Amino acid sequence: MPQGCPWGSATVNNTDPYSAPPETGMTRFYDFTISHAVIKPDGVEKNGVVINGAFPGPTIEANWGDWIQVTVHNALENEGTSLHWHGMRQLATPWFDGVPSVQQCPIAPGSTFTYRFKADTYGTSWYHAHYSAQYSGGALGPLIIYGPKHADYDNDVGPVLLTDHYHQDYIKVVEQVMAPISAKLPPPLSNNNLINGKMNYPCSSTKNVCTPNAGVSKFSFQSGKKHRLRLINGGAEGIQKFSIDNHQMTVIANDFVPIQPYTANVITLGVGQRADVVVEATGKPTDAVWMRSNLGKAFPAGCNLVDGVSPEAVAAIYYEKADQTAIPTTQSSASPAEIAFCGSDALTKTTPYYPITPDAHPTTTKDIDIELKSNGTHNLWYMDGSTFRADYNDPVLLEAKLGNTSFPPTWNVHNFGSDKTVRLVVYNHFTLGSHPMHLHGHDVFVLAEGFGKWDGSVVNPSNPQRRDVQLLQAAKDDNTPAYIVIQIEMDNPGVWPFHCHIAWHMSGGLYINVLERPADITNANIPGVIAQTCRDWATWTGGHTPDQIDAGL
Ligand SMILES: [Cu+2]
Repeated sequence: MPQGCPWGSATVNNTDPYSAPPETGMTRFYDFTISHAVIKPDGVEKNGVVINGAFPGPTIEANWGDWIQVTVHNALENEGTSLHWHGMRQLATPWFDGVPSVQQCPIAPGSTFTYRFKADTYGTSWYHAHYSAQYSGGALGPLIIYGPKHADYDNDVGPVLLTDHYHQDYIKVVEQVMAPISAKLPPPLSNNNLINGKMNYPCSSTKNVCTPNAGVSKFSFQSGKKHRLRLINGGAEGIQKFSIDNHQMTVIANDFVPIQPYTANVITLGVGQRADVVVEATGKPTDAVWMRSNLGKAFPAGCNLVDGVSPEAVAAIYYEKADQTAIPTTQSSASPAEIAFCGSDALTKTTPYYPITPDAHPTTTKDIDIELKSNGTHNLWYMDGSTFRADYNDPVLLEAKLGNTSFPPTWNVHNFGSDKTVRLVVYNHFTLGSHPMHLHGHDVFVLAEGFGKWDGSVVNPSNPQRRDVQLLQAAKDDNTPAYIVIQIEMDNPGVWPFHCHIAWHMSGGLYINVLERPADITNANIPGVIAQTCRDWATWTGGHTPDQIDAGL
C-alpha cells in the first residue's frame, strides 16, 4: 500500500481536500480487543490498557478513498471504552467519531462494536480510546492514510509515535488529578518518554518491578536518500520537542494538512499534533545517530509536568553500513532555548499547499475563556464559564436526532444552528500551562495567536494555516491571557468535541460540544447499532456501578 494511485487523478494541488473524497471500492478490516495487561515498555512494570495485547496498538493503514472498518471488543472487566479516529472528518458518518456521551454510549464490558468510516483525508494520525483518560494507559496506535505526494522522498520510514509515560496506572493518575483541594496533592508528573513504545529507564529510580536496558527503537537510513518520518504526539500531557542529531528536517505536513515545505531544526508537537518531515540522509554510510524527543524541564522553567528522571526519549538511526549493535555517540542538535519555548512554529511559516481563503465575515464570532477555578471542593477547568461532565447514558447526537436542542448545562453544548461559518477567539487565563486545543470533525483555520486581547489582525489571510490541534500558550500573567483565533466551516452536520487534548485537563472538564446544523441531524439515518450501545451499556450498568472518576472523556 499504496499501489499506484487508487484515488485516481487527484493531486494535492488540483483537489480541494474538503470536497467529496474519492471512492476506491476497498475496505480495510481490523479486529481489536481492548484489555488490561501488565506492560513494561521501558522495563518498568505497570498496569496498562492494550489493544490486541500490545502497546502501542496495531497501525491502521489505508489509501485515501478506502473505507476503514474496525471491530472493537471490550475485554476490560470494569470499564467502558470507545475508539476515536483523530482528525478523520467522519463526513456522513458523524456517529462513528467514537466519543462516549457525544455520539455513542460506551462499549460495555463484554460487548462488541464496529466502526466503519471513509478515509476522507490523507496523511498521518492516530486513534485512541476516548473513555476517561484510558488512552494514556496505552489504548492507542498510529493511523496512516496514503494519498498523493507533494514533496519528494525515497523511503517512508512510517510512524514515529511520541508518548510521555507514567509508571502508575492511569486511574491512579486521574485520582491524583481529581483529588479535592483539601488533599493538597501536587499535579502528576510523567516519569519517562517513549519513541514507538520503547525507552530505557534507570531502575534505581522506581519502586516498581524493573528490568534494566529494556532497549530503544531502531530506524534505518540509506545515505543520500530522503526519508519521510510521520511524527505523532500521542501522549497524555507533554509538548514534545523532536530533533535528529546532525540532520535538518523539512516539514511537509501539519496534522492532516500538506504545507509548503520549510526546514526546521526542532519540531514542536503538543498532544494530538502530528508533523510529516522529510530528512535527507547526509551522513556517511557507517553513521549511527540519535533521534530525540525531549519534554524539557518542568514548569515554570520548561513546558511540561515531568519528574526530570528521563524526559528525553531517544531512538537509534543506523545507516546502511553502521554497526547495528553500537550505541550512537552523537550530541543533540537542539538548543536549550529551542527546547524551552512552549509555542508552535510561527503561523507565518506554515502555509497550506492547497490554498483556501476563509470568509472574512463569519456568521458568528464568539469569545471563549478558559479558566481553572474552584467549585468549592475541587479545582476544575471552565470553558465559557462552565465545566463539562459527560452523561454516558445519553449521547448528544441521539438527542439532536430527536430534535432536542436544550441540554443540561454540564453537557456544555454550544448550538450554532445553521451558521455557515463560526469564529472562536479562545483565551487561556491560566499562567502555568498551555492547551493543545482539538476540534473533531474538521480542520480549522488558525487566523491568529498571541497575548492580551486579539486586535482583529489575521496572519496570511488569503491562505492561513489549517490543522486539527492548535497550541494555546500559557497566559503571560493574570491580566494578559494567551489567545488563538480559529474559524470553522460548518459543512459537517454533527456534534463535535472541542477540547484541550491534555488528558488531565479533559478529566477536569476542559471541554465543549459544538452542535453543528442540528436541523440536518434530524434528517440523518443513524444506524441502529448506535442506540444499541446505550441498551448494552444500560444492561451492564444495571448490574455494575461504574465509578465516573472524572469528567468522563
Ligand atoms: Cu489543557
